[in-house]
Amino acid sequence: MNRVTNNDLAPALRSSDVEQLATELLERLKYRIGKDPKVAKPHDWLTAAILVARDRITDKWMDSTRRTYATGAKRVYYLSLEFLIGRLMRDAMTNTGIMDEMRQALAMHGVDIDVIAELEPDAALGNGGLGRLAACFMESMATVDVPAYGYGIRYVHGLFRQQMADGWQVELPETWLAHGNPWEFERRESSYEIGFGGGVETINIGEDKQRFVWKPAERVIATAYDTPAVGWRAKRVNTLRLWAANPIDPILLEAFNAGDHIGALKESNRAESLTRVLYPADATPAGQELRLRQEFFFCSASLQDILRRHLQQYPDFTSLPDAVAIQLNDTHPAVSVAELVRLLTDVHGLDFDVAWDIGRRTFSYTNHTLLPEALESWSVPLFERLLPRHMQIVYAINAKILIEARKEKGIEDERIRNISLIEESGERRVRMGNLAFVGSHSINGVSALHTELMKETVFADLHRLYPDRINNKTNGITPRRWLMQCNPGLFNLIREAIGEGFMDDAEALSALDAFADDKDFQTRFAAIKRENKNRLANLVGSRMGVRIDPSAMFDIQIKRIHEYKRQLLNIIEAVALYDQIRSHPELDWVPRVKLFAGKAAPSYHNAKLIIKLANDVARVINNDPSVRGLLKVVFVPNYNVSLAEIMVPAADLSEQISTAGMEASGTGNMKFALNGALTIGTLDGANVEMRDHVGEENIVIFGMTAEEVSKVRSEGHNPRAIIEQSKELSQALAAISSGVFSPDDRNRFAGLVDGIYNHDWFMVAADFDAYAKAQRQVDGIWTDKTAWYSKTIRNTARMGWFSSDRTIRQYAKEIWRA
Ligand code: T68
Repeated sequence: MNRVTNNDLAPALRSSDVEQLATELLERLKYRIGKDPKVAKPHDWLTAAILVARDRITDKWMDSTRRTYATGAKRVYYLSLEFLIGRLMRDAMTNTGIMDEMRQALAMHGVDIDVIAELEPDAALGNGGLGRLAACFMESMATVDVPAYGYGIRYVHGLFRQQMADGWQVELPETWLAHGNPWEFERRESSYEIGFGGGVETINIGEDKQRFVWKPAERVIATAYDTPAVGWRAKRVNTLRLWAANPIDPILLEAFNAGDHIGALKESNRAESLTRVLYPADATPAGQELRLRQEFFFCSASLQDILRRHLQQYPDFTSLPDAVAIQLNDTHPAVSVAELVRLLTDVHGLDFDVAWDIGRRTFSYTNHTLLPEALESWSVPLFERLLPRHMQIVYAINAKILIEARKEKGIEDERIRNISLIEESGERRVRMGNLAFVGSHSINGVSALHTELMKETVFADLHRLYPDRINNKTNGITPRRWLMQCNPGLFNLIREAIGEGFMDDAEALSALDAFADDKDFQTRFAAIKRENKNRLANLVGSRMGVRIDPSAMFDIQIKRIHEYKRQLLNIIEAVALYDQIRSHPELDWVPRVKLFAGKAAPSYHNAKLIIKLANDVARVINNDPSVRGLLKVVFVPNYNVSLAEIMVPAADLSEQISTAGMEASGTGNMKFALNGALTIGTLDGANVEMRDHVGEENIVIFGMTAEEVSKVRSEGHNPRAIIEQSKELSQALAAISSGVFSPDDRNRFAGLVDGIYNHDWFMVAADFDAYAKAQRQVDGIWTDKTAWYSKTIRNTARMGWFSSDRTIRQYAKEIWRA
């Protein structure tokens, strides 16, 4: 396969550098790993290669830090409980411009870089889109030269490994740190004490004034681990700082000496359990105390670090909003709003009003979901027990906001209830979304539609109170990872056609438009797609023992398994198509492979059932000779960033079929279109803007609009009647619920189908006919290969705007003023 060549990207690094790199590899192998090249294992070579790259990056890293100090530039802090960074080696080497030389240097030692690259663990410190967005942003912030730090948690176990047992999802622990992590630097000197529980002492300091001192019952130490985030052409290297929890006393010697060997480690275990695992729930409530502890732990450590750094450069905190911007990635870090007030008042002696004002001018908050069940809230007793001082501060903020709303703005009771930081109906709860909102000067959604819906739904009353705060920042993806690195064939073809401008400005891809109808270009574009499909077919063959035909249409839906994302709609359509192929063998069916991948939250019953259904349906369809290979269904296990890097470039058709109004943005949709897939999708999230950019003739849109969904939901609808009117749908549902695909347990899917008959909350029945019709429209386009490639090339050409560089420039200009 063609490779990205970096020779002309980094003039400083030419072929003489190959020998230099080869020497450095030997040095690292010998002195850092302690291995003779004769006995070095592939893993040792991987570590050596990373260490060589890391050393080169470190020089640029220090330059960047020095430059930030020297210029007094504003620093951006991106607080996120998740960074789904995946593998780093290819990214770091391409961006530094040493990929080619490293390939040759390793080859001089008889090592194939592609082989060792596969050994690098896929750092899965996130669940899905939210975590991956944070990773793309880290790369883009370095690329567009924003001095930035990502702050998060160094989970020992990232997102679980997914295995299939008889078609059911089984979760196994993930162990990305098993062989150590050559990318990170442990920073013992950057550690902070984090408290939990205990009580608050009030000290009278005269003139009716009081000081509050939180006396936590429990303390742990947060220790920093830094990973470099390398921008394109290594113009800037920023820092991803992840916190690990350690005990204050590693062992309780008194207990140990008294013979209590297990009790002696109790404190140590308790501290370390804080950062041991990532919560595997996305858009489903995590809810437990440990989660709130994780949130507070990383917020407190990050804020202490930020304030310390600020005081190194400035005399006091009045300059904080001018020198610092803190972006809260969803509500997971929202407790920061209270923690900053506490640090500024209780620790640094500022007045409450001053601290509050500094905080609001420093924080901004990104919302990623409108799903009510995903909006975080904590029960007041739990919050108060764990963070007694923060509870007082939340009440103080609430009083300030509500008094202002009622007195100055004349807001009535009903709306006051919605604005309050405390939910009063039923069990009293602290609403983290409202806390993040009132504590920030900017609240942004992640696509145009999502932002409008935020104003109309979850934050309607807060928006009326603060009408200039909500704004939109449509998501983006980094074109380095999601084109250059994952699809070198296409990357090189584009470079040949339109030159190199698009490498620094993704919007220059638009020049490709001129080639969309060029026969020769179409042929070469098709050949690259075919090569990428061959690679995926080989993976499916070797990993799963399923043979798929690369000349068939690869129709792919990869993302978390969730009812609103409607994998179920796709599977039901597969069943309907299966019926059609068997009843009408005389028709010219377009050969298709429907591929799925994605993880379900371990506690999400229906999502796990949908995985089982996909596997059950696959088994029956793939083994039925009357299908004549025209349809295959494959569920590829253990979806992660590395698998996406293989599946995305291999897709012909991208499934973006969420119930309109429910997917905040989506970012997979962008990755597929950039890599030359046609999208079948609803008018949801960023699909709407994708249609505007690629043109409605180059995307297949179907189904209800968000407005229609909301109307039907409030007025009620009759899914049973809809199903009975659709022969295809009723037959497919009957087959599924009667056990055609689950002969060993005929009732397995009855509940899933009943849900569609009885309420159809996700509009599967309501959208089915439109979806099936759109699929046949896709078949029609596929049959006319000239039309197909003219559309898919135009998708690649017109996706430049969805680069996360554009998104970050907008954040920098409009929110951070950096
Ligand atoms: C996703 N959200 C949105 N959440 O679903 C997606 N949630 O539309 C959007 O493109 C993406 O964010 C980026 O903006 C998530 O991925 C989570 O992963 C999550 C994790 C924990 C708790 C709640």
